[in-house]
Amino acid sequence: MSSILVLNGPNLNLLGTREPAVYGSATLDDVRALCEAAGQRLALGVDFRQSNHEGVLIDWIHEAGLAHRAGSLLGVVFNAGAYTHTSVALHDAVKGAGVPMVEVHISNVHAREPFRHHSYLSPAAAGIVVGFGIDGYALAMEGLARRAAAAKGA
Ligand code: CA2
Repeated sequence: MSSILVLNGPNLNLLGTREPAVYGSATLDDVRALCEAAGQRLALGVDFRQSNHEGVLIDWIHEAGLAHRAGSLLGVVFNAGAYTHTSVALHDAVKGAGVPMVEVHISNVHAREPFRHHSYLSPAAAGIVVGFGIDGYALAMEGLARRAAAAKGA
């Protein structure tokens, strides 16, 4: 079965514990359940991970590149948290791994502080889903599935 890797960056383990006005009240376990349900609908496996460490996220993206090349992984859904706005290294990792990546943000980062308006990941992304709450994860998964199906038919 083909699968999708869902990666979550720093502080997303705190979802549901604070700032419900910005991020809602769902926990990261709720996000995992939502992604697993979307995976079932799309007949795709889901590998769901979170790390607070940039290097760990980089290693997982490299791993994803190898799995994509081997044909077992459609792509990565990536909420890089605040690393979105700081990390050239994550940009380089996505580019270097050559794996399709959809960038996700729960909040509408463009309606927030100016330092959240720039993303180092967007230029390396196949698509971007911003501001739909945790539903954005399922939308991103569907986008990756449609993109893969279109590439197959082409
Ligand atoms: O909107 C998003 O999904 C973000 O990627 C979330 C990041 C933020 O730095 C980005 O600008 C936008 C923050 C991760 C979650 O942080 C929390 C902190 C406290 C309580 C709950 C979540």
